[in-house]
Amino acid sequence: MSNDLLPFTITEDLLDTGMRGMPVSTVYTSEVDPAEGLHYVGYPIADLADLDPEAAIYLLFYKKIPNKAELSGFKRELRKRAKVDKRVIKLITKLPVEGHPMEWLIAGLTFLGMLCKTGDYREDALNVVAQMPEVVAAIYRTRSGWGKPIKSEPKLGLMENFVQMLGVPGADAAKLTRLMRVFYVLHMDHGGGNLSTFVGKAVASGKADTYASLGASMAGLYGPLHGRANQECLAFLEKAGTNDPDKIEKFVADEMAAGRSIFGFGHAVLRAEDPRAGVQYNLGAELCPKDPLFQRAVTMRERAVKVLKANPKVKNPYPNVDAVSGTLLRACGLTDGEYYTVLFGLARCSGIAAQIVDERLVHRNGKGVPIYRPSDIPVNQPHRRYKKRGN
Ligand code: AMX
Repeated sequence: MSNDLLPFTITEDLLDTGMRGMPVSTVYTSEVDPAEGLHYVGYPIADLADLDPEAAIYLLFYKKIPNKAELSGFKRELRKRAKVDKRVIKLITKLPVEGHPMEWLIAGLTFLGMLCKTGDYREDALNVVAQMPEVVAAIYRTRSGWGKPIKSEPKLGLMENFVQMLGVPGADAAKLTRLMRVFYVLHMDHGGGNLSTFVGKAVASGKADTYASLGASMAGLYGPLHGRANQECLAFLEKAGTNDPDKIEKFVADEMAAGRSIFGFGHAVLRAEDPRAGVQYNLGAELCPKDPLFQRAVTMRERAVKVLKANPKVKNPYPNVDAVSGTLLRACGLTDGEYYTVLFGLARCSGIAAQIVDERLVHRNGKGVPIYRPSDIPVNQPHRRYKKRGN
């Protein structure tokens, strides 16, 4: 750990800033380096993009890339844990279509918790990772009106089975599987201070179970400034309405001038292009190079950066993870942007679950991190007495 970060003094101007940049914990799973981007246990994310999702999960839980024997043992273990209680799926099929898919996901996690929790953080973390693909596929199919949930076949592999259970009408399953394997690995973890991860660990610090903690973390992910940005990015690209580079540049400049966000660009921590965006631009060139919306996103990569660079207040003018993910999902058959945050959540729950296990069972020599309790400073609350008045 770098000692120049600690100890630090909280000055008044640091209050009410959402704890921006304040170190509050240690984390063993991942790191976001402002210049080099995301690393899992020290490995740059771009090096891991083609890893088996199961191997990436193993890395976050056990802090090592598994060898062949370890990976096949771990896949076997996930397969054994994959069976979702039928009552959970039945409850999901009764949810109101008016709810956002993220509200369905939070409900799904709550149903899993009500009916399947063991109360053991490690057991529940691995169970939820193994079972979420079936839960998310049931949400997708039911809410989209695609038909009844499809039987799970865990032996196919985590993402292969997920795509099989989605049964997306008209989609090329091989392409979608290739995309979902990479999408899953890229979205699993992002340090410990991002909103959803922080919230999940805070709730677990009160000894709430893994499912309740993940439900709370997914409520955090639901916000448009956090996980729901991927849905907004697709709408932003559609709104641009043109693939002409000069017109795209003008559109971005006009949006900026109107005080609106340029979705898919900028970052609170990163100060360079997010390597996860780079991986996805390359994947798009492989999977859907001729897709007009993907081509528009590629033009944005050059022209939006040009406009944002010209604005001195923007600290990072470069593409973030959401700049292009929606165009890839759309080109591979998942056309409804409302579900993109659920796909993000499916992956992110594995990183949050791994961090919850660390904070509950590993930190402080196994004692765990105590209940979260930051303090605050009362303002405009002079102590005074209340005297009962007669009528
Ligand atoms: N579009 C418009 N304005 C932007 C901008 C963008 N892409 N990026 C930064 N700015 C503005 C900020 O709003 C801020 O303006 P202000 O001083 O008037 O309030 C100023 O530039 C400085 O901001 P910053 O320090 O560079 O960024 P930040 O940490 O305040 O915000 C973020 C980061 C991601 C919210 C911002 O870049 C943004 O709104 N981007 C567009 C939305 C988006 O793509 N979100 C996805 C992020 C990735 C994720 O978490 N999923």
